[in-house]
Amino acid sequence: MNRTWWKEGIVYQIYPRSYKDSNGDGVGDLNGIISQLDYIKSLGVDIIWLCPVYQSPNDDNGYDISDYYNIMDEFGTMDDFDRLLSEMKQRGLRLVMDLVANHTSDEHQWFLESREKDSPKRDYYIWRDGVDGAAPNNWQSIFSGSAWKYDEIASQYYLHLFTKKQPDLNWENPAVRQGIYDVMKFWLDKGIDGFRMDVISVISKKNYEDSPYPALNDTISKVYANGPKIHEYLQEMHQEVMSKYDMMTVGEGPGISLETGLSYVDEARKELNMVFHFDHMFIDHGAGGKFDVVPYDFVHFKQVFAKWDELLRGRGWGSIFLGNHDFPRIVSRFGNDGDYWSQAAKLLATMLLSLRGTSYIYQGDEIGMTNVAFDSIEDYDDVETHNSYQEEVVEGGRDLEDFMKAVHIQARDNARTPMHWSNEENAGFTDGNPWLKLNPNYPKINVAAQQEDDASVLNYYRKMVRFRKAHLTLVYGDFEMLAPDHQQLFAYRRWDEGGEYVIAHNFSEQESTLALDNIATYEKAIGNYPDHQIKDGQVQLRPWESIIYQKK
Ligand code: TEU
Ligand code: CA
Repeated sequence: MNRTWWKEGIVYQIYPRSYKDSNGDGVGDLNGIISQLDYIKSLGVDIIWLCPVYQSPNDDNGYDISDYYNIMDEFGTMDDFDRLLSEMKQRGLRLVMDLVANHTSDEHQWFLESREKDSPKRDYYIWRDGVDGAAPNNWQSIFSGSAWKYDEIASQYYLHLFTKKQPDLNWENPAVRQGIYDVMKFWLDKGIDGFRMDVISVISKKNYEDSPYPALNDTISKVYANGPKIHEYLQEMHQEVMSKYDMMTVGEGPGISLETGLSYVDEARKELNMVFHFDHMFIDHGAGGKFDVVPYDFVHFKQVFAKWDELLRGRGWGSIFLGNHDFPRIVSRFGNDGDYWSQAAKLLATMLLSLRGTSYIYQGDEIGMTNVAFDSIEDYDDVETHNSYQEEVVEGGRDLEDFMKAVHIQARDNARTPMHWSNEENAGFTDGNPWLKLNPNYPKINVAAQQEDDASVLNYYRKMVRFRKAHLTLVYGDFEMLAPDHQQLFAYRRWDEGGEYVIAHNFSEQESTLALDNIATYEKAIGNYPDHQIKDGQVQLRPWESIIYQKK
């Protein structure tokens, strides 16, 4: 594949609300991010993906935008933004912003006007009459309840696949599409380097017939996602916007699967550069959704990565991530946050940075931040958690303790507790009252403590980032899974004309072994244990050991 900056660039994702507060109001902000740019640079990453910073009433923490052309008051001003961008450029860092184009806030000017029957903006959203005094169809919101809300002023129902305060835009309307392209150009002309596109898979609606599927996840992937005009819209967007800039795009979306993935990222199609699929993110969701936690199969987990690599090989580009602001902390979810916390966090770093595709690191994972378990539902902020609580516990009668157990495992706030900078009060995140409680383990897990410790998770991330950048075979080289049926080991070979590597991760507390042909022709390059063991021609992996062998 031809080389580009966004293929070999390593992305660091920032959730601004929780990164660093500069003015003591308890909310992270742009000046806070500016103050940490040297830290970010020290990780060796190249690109920052900034979650939404636009004007928003924060029903869904910035994913409900009321003005695409202004910065959220809590985060700062446009001057602060411009300064952030120029400070980043000075450090050779690129900026990718979040584009939320499936919906706006119900406080966006377009929506306010759209509610008036005769307004020229009426058709900017999806308005329908009710059926027999009820919603137009049986569609469920991804954040609980009906996906339709009756509006008194409009005298009709509007569609909201997410919260009631996130009405879906009508992409059938060319003026809406142009409106979004204008937004994109405004930010690109300021000098940003691309977009992560929120739920781009659902912008084209099928028909508005009832969903036949009882499980919401099936309705999402089979009814909401990959609508009939999705590719027409993305190709138009490419022509109008992407083709005119040196930029990167990564489309996020439920329902993007092995069957549909290539239709978004096949280079010949001129749509998106990459997608975030959820095949490994929904792996422990039962029929009742994310708070219906089911055990997952490790072999299946490995297959997700192997199959996506095979699908994209030579045709499109992948994105390698294990978590983000919507999912639990990676070390708690896929690793071990107990006795082997440090080893597991480093193992996941090795995995993220040794697969083919662009690597995405979510803030705090570079120090091994873990899930949190607040006692009370009141301590949670996220609208998704609260809506599920209302639906499942208050209305549905689910046992509260049982629900809270699931919340501790799955809540999005696990990833949203403020960043741990030091062991000072509130982890050095704020001098004020934090908008969300901190994880009480911050005195143990924080940046300051790990800075100087050569064996820390943080310094391992730095080493591993450097290693990937120095060995581009890990970025572009071919991939083959080894021992595919192994129940503890995820092992693979990466190779191209530049070199050959064998990589093995032991996802367990048991010792595991990997048989390696011609073992003498390999040498250890990097790993999360200071030494390594070979016995009887087999690689011995201790609990949560991760190792990269290089062909001599
Ligand atoms: O998330 C898309 C999405 O489908 C989420 O509902 C995801 O499945 C869920 O969070 C898992 O529990 C994007 C954003 O990343 C998310 O923060 C927003 O809330 C959502 O879109 C609506 O804009
Ligand atoms: Ca602040």
